[in-house]
Amino acid sequence: MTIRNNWTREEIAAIYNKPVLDLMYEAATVHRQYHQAGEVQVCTLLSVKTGGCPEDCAYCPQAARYNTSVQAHKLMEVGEVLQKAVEAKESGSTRFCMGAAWREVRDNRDFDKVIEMVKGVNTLGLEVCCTLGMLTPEQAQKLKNAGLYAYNHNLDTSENFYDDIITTRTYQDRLDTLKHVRNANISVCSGGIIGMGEGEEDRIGMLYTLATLPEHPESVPVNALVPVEGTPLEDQPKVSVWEMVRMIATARIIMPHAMVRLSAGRVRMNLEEQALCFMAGANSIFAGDKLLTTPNPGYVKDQEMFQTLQLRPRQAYKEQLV
Ligand code: SAM
Ligand code: DTB
Ligand code: SF4
Repeated sequence: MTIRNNWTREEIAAIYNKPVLDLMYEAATVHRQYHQAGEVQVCTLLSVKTGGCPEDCAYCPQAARYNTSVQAHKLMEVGEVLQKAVEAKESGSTRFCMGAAWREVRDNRDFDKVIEMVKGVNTLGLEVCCTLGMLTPEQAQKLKNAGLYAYNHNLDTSENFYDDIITTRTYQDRLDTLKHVRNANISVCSGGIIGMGEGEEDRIGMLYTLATLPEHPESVPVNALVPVEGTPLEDQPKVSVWEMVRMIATARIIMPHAMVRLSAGRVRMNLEEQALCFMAGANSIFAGDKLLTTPNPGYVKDQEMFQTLQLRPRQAYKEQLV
């Protein structure tokens, strides 16, 4: 199969809507062609700057305008962050992603500190990733020069549904940052969230935008909304595992090289449900008892899962099979 950037919405919809077992079988087949099935990359997240964000993302507990239990915290110290990175490495993670509740990066002392964090984490031999909001081309280049391996910037949903979720920036702003990241030769991580009240056409629309970028993202996180009290989406019903499976499998089929990450929402999934997601082509998780601000299954539970499902942790910087 050749890699395609000219998918149509209709083609993607036809894949997404296949009978779910056929869809899983097809995705599992593609997964086995392009990846070592049974290998799952373990990544660790750290919120280096928490809360007080000026944006209005309806899902986000870190937006200053919503009254949530998140305590705002200024940028962490470099030494503290590197200590966390060492711990992450010791517990088996090969990628370390630092998140900041910023609308965009500013050229100030905080950014200089983040640059030091990136340098330090890179030296540890971890794939270093950041998610800091919007970036200019110059800022992307600075991060690249410091050794940044990947940048996470999610489209979150379809262009159509975007305004229902975020009004303080545009879809085009998001796409521009992704372009700046790509142009700086940084690995692109971009995906979204399901369970925000979007329709199937929005899920398909988001996958369409990702799969028709000039180059596919190397990494596509699929998050299930973690509803947080105080946010506008606090009462959204839980998504069914079949919806996660459809998203993951469709992403796997249309962007075969990408790492598809089973991201937020695992606390509400049992082992069997997560196994279905791995079968459908997910090959990465976030480990540790916290994502950025919300709970995640801890190391012990995940270790048990790896043992039961006989999964192997994937090493860093691994080349694809084909
Ligand atoms: N402020 C930066 C930004 O928005 O790009 C970086 C951090 S932001 C918290 C990273 C991503 O986390 C968001 O794009 C969103 O996809 C995800 N996220 C945030 N809150 C979430 C929630 N409650 N449930 C699921 N995913 C969430
Ligand atoms: C992504 O798509 N999911 C991760 C990572 N990228 C940065 C973040 C999930 C955050 C969930 C809400 C929280 O813990 O604050
Ligand atoms: Fe701010 Fe990012 Fe949360 Fe949006 S998702 S409110 S930009 S921290």
